[in-house]
Amino acid sequence: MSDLQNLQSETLAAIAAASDEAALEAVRLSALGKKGAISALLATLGKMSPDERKTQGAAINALKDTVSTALAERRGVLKDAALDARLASETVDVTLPVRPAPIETGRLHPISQVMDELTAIFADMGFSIAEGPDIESDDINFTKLNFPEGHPAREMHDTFFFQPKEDGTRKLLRTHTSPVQVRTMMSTTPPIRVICPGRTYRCDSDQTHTPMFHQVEGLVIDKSANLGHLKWVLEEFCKAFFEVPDVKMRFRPSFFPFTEPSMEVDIQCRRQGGEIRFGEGDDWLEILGCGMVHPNVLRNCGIDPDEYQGFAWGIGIDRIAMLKYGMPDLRPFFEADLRWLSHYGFRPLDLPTLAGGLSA
Ligand code: 2NM
Repeated sequence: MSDLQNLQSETLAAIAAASDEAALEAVRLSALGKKGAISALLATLGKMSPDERKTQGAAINALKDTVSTALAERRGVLKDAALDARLASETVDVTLPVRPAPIETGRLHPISQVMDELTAIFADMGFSIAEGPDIESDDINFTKLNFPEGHPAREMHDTFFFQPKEDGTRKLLRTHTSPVQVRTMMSTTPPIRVICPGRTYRCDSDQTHTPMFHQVEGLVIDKSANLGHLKWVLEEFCKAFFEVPDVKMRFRPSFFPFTEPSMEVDIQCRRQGGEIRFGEGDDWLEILGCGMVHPNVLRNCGIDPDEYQGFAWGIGIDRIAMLKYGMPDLRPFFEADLRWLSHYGFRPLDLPTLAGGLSA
């Protein structure tokens, strides 16, 4: 076999053996590249006699064409194979069910839902919403609210205190949201209509108490705000919140340091087989505390009790959430159990409105 034939069969064998496009490119360079074997042969043509050049030139060029064609064919085969492999590894099973979007699977915690409901109800009555810090001073959490120093009511709250500072003052975790109302009274001129929802803390933990819980407190200050207004506001709130056309309420005398007179409020209900219904029956259930703001509190917050008076109330959010949505146990509220949340939670886009229904 001539040298040219040898070169051709070797090159064609290398082309056939190239297993990917990079290997094929290496073969091309070794044959047709600047320093390739066939390029070197073509360079010898210039030194040949015209006769020799005629026969050799034709043979070398034929070799070059054969190799070029083989390269192109092999490149096509490798490209197809690479595409087939990629398609096989990237298959999509279009018959699989669509995964629900996060907005469909996520759920709002019942406490968030109830806070949104309370906000919708009181905003509709013309109240603003105020928030304040969870870490408060003794002065704002207690003293301004007419809890005298050393008064047993301070102990009643099972307060979480921070270490005292050098000057003897100590911060605490607020035991109610009333400090937000103190801050509101100190910073605004009446009339005031505000509700304060938020987290509160007491060192207490059993079947019906958690160290962190949620409250919403309301406050109205005006020149003639009175108990009749308080009763109306609370009655409207209960009807709207429990989504019943009518509800009977019972006001019992009670004591809070910051109100005088003070009352606890029960609402009418019917209990049957572990279920409670509101707006019917002749059982009673305690749901909130309220009263006329004590003149000392008004004075402590820079409001003249001879010019203004007001009423206030406080409700435990966790408890009314359990009552409204039939949740028998308080503890799962704070356990972050996704199964519980997917059962009791709320769809995030179903915002509660009075017109569209609070819990629909
Ligand atoms: C309650 C019951 C009665 C109350 C009073 C005040 C303030 F700041 F105006 F004095 N805020 N909240 C209040 C009154 C809270 O919770 C059971």
